[in-house]
Amino acid sequence: MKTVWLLTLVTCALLLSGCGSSDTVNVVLAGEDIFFDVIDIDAQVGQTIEVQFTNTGTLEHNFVLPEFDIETPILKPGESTTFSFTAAEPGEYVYICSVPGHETLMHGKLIVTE
Ligand SMILES: [Cu+2]
Repeated sequence: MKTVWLLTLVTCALLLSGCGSSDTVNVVLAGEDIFFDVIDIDAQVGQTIEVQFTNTGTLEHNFVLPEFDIETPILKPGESTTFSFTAAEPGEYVYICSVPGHETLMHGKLIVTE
């Protein structure tokens, strides 16, 4: 009987930790020459989006999401940065690389739904 309780507790703990992680969207994003390898980030209102952004190209790149006041420094090849923000409002938000000449090819969209 004790074993059953223990198993129940462990199962609950696993379920809870699963629920906890759904509050966060983890995005591993690379800037290449000349594009982002992730062009669609989906999130729900209230979720925190944690982005690990790495410049895997040979040019300089950054990540700019104007509606959220996010602008990383311009990363040299091989450099990496992390940042996070909360998706407070539903909508579609375009993110770009603002290095001159890159935006046309180097953009993606954050889609926040209810
Ligand atoms: Cu770029």
